[in-house]
Amino acid sequence: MSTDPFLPAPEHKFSFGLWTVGNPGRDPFGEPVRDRLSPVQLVELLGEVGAWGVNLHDNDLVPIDANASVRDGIVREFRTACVSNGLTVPMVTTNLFTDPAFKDGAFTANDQAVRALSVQKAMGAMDLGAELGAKIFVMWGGREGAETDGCRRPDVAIARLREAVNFLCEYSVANGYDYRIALEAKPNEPRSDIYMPTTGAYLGFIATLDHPELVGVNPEVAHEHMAGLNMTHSVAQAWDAGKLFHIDLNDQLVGRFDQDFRFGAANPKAAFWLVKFLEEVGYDGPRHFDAHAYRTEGYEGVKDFARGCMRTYLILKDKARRWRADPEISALVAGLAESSQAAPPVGRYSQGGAESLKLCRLDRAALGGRELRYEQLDQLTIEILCGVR
Ligand code: GLT
Ligand code: MN
Ligand code: MN
Repeated sequence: MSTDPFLPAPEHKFSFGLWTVGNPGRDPFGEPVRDRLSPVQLVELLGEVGAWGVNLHDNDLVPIDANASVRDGIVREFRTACVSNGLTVPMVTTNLFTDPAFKDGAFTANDQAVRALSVQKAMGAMDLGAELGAKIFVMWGGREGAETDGCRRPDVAIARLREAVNFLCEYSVANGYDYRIALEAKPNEPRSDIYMPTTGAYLGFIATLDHPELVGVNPEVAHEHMAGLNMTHSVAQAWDAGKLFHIDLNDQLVGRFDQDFRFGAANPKAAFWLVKFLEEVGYDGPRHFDAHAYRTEGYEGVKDFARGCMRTYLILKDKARRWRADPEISALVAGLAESSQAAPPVGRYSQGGAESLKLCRLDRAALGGRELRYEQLDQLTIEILCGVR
């Protein structure tokens, strides 16, 4: 039996998109550096590295022009490969950004025919996912944005998006698919600006839908970081709202292009707080790595990349356990929870409560003078992360 404590196991629910390990390393300045593997070969690779799940866009598996019998053959072969490699398909999504038809967006496009094609394609992706057993349907608004706001009023775009999501919720219910629909924000790229730039924006939008209970979010580390935000705070708000349906783990430096790095590669401290949060609240959905290997790599490097994502997650999970068990950290944290002066709790409003709050005498100067020791708390965190504690 292996004694390595950082090996992936099914209970960790680690998943990868076909487009992640299948990314051939093309970028705006360079041609692909890796030969494309077939979906079945990618499933074999994921089985070899110990992943639990494989996610896909409709066209990662079935070419956009495939006829029904070609499609059915591909799906059959893929399902067999998943079974023989012990992989499940937890999530599917639609590609509404690669084909030139979607150059002005999909659900928000000005042309009604493009909007119809988009909903038609999304329904097909829902059918496909249901056949593969998926229960989560991600919607990333790839090109739902603009370069010039002369193209349409942004509130019109939002209304069109609402119409499409409402329609697809009903479609999922009518067909007994029971999808949890997870909306994924991104501030920009491939459009100059995307209408739903942050997870917080989507949380506001969900409340305006016909079936808000069916819809949640899929926050991505890189996308929140591109917007200069704290991913853990965004995830916490989603969690608090009962909307953390899925998560895209990767990494990204602020102010760069869409990097989609290996989880923890750019900012391990931010990754640590995120893993600590997910583990403490008991998030039990898939941990999906939406990232890809450096362009310097071949398929050995792709396996290093995939193993690295999962290993880093498990190492950070162990660091979070050490953080909680550390006596000095525990003492600091316990001290923070204590009130420095006698004070009534705020609680729910009551007239008596308001009066006692008005009357209580608090030493404001003493509050301002209280030392919090966050320097020490953060340094101890760094020492745990650096392996000297
Ligand atoms: C694309 C994007 C991701 C989305 C995927 C789902 S596709 O790779 O960069 O963030 O999650 O459509
Ligand atoms: Mn991304
Ligand atoms: Mn993503």
